[in-house]
Amino acid sequence: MTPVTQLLALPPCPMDRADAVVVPAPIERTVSYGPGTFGGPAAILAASGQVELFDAETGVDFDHAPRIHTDAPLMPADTLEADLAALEAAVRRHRGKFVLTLGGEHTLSLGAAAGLCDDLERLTIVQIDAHADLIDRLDGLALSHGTVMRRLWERGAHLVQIGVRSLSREEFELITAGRRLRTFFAHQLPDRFPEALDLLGRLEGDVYLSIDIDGLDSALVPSTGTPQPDGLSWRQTMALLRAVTAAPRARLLGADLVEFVPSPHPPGCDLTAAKLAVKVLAWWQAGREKLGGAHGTGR
Ligand SMILES: [Mn+2]
Repeated sequence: MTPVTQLLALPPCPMDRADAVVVPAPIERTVSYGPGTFGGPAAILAASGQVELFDAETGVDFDHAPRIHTDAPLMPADTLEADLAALEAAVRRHRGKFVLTLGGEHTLSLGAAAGLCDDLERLTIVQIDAHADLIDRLDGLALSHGTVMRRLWERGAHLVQIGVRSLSREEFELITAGRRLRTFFAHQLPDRFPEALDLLGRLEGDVYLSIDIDGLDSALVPSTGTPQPDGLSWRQTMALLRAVTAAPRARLLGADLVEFVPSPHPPGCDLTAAKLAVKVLAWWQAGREKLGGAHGTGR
């Protein structure tokens, strides 16, 4: 079987005609528990060939729009810092288009977000995640999947976290202090989910969406490095995507989908991850049509 190099197995779209770009970033250097996220992008692309081009929920037909170009996978460099710099440069080249980065470990959000936005103080990051990723040092490392949002927050980014259910007391105290940080814990979601949707709908300015697949319930996607029970349902995830892509005063610059670990049994999880990647683009397109092209293009 020839490998699928373009999301949805679409015919290659020339870069200058693309509305959206997919950047496969098989970066895996810091792992706490289960390895394998290096294989995420290839498995997601392969499974995306089985996802329908028409999406009834959003009305989006990928045969027509958006036009998507999928980059060649990022080549591994010598260090994590070099990986992130290469990703930042790759993403920067696609500014003005919606950029979806496929991981790989969560640390890559540092490069992907910086590639889309020079001034992180003006950026709001919507983070769907089981973990807060706000640790100062994980296993002595400043750059790690567990510290990524701390580093972005330190550089001035605003954070909205949804689905968090595994964190240290240090992270909890940072969240409680509340500076540029809004966290909707998983245990609060039965009551606070409408509040989360309302907050996303009122976002303003530049926004970046980071989806750690472990934010979804581990019963839905056990194929991730550090799964946690009690996560988001598929329906809740769609509602969040809809809210963030339809926010009338926000400009969604890009997104990432990280920490997926492909597993041979059952391959259904690969398809779930691929469908989630496609849904990000479908909701982005639906929001763009609704808002008259305000999202991601025309900058
Ligand atoms: Mn994470």
